[in-house]
Amino acid sequence: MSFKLPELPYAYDSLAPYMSKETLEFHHDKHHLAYVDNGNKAIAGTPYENLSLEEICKKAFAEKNAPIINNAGQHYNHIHFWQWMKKGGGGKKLPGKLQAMVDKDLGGYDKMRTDFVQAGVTQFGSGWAWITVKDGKLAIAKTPNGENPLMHGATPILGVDVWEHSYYIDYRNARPKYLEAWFDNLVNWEYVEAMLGKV
Ligand code: MN3
Repeated sequence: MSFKLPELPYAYDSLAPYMSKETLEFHHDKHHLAYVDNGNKAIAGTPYENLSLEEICKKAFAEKNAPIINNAGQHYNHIHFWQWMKKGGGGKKLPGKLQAMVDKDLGGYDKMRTDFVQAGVTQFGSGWAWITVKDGKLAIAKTPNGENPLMHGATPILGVDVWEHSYYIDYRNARPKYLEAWFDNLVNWEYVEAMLGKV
């Protein structure tokens, strides 16, 4: 399949003050678009063209194809990243199935929040922090650059972008502050629950 830039599911100014219109304009219109364009160039005329985006991510990682790992990986990551946020998101009230698994596998909401933020803070350089499903259990993970959990035998249900382009305009170098504000005010828990339901 060829890649196509999805529209944001909300207005550019709707996540302020936690993520500004300017950040979303650059992040969606420039950065995500570049992954789409470069990804399409990288898969053109190759067997990758006939695969789903998820299959492309896994195959590229298995074959150590760096341009496709990075661009297809980032396309997948950003498609979901936009959906993992909403105006008036965050909060401790999680949908039922998700809440039960967070309690069982991640030690409850507070420990999940602490460990997720810590994964993002300690990802050296660019990358992502995740909540994944692996072998039927939730886990906290982090990956560098454009990689994602699909490439490591897991399925992501929540991910946060810790590339500087995601926070530098609004938070400068304060990555921990960005991660805490993001988790507390933007996470779309219904979308997380929906992804959990598809695993
Ligand atoms: Mn990004």
